Amino acid sequence: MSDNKNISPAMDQPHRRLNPLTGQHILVSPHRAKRPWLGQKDEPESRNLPNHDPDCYLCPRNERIGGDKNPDYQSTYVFDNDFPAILDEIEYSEEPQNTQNPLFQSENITGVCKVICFSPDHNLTLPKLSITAMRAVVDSWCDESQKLGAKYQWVQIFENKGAMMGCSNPHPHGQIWATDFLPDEAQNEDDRQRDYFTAYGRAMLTDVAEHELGQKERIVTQNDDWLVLVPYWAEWPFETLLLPRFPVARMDQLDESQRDNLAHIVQILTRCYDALFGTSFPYSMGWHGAPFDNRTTQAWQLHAHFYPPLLRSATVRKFMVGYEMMAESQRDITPEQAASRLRDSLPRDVQ
Ligand code: H2U
Ligand code: ZN
Repeated sequence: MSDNKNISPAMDQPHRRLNPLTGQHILVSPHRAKRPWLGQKDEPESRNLPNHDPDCYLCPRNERIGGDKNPDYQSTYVFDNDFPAILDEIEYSEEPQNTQNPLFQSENITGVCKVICFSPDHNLTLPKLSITAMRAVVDSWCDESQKLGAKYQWVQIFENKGAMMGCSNPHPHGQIWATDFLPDEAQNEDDRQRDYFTAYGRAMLTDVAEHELGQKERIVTQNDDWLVLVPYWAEWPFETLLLPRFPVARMDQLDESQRDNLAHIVQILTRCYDALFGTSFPYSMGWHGAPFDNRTTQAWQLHAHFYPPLLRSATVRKFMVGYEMMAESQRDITPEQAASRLRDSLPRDVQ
């Protein structure tokens, strides 16, 4: 099979790989990729929507559920989530209960939740935005990261795309949750990147990028400042990691041309995803950068994760159930095969 070229023999047999960012393992079962599938088929997500939907709470000029009216915005638009999961400047009526009991621990937290509309056009998605509009999204991510980072330790920028990922509204939008604590994923990546820096004197993800650029088989696409790869330890079938090719710890540190090149590569990646199964490709994506505190940041490299659920077609998805819930993540198609499939789906002019 042509997909198998460049894969060492051991990679054709069941094995485990380590995710150095999280310390978790992934079980890879390449020999199983051809087993028959008789399971669920979701309806393909069709996108033939109006440019403005009078019933959409994210479209310009419309009223949101909370009663606020959206302005007649022309580019990106950021507002406070009307149903925030975390509250800012809350006055806690009491300290958490049971702080003395090691079995029932809790802590008080504060933070804010924002919604970011990527475009006033209800029918667009990131891959369909003009490059100028995509650059405006990049600027919004950078600005919000800087503004919220001045007050909060962690700024989580993310997008849930598609009903399959639990997105409640097709209007192109993402979210930002900023908190006065480090969530577990952040804490884990922080610990492991710092440990790596202490051990080797280099940033972990700089070494990953260098190795992968040399090896090439897991690279999907690259430009002067960025590269997209299927990580060696990918859990989701077509999971990708977007890495800078220069040292940078946080989004707001990106200069003009790095932002331009970021807009380009996000557009290429999301177009490639849409082309893979001929559908508006669902995913959860998000940015990780150094926490906003007073510690050094040289162990950190800014990066984005894309976690798409689809496995074999617009309707056949990967479920993280059974063994994944009870033991550890498992995949059949190898990361190398996934990267090759994604390269084949790149827009012609970048192949
Ligand atoms: P998702 O579809 O990705 O969940 O994002 C929609 C968000 O928009 C969701 O968090 C918020 C919801 O709380 N929202 C508002 O802030 N105002 C509204 O009028 C409706 C939805
Ligand atoms: Zn809309």
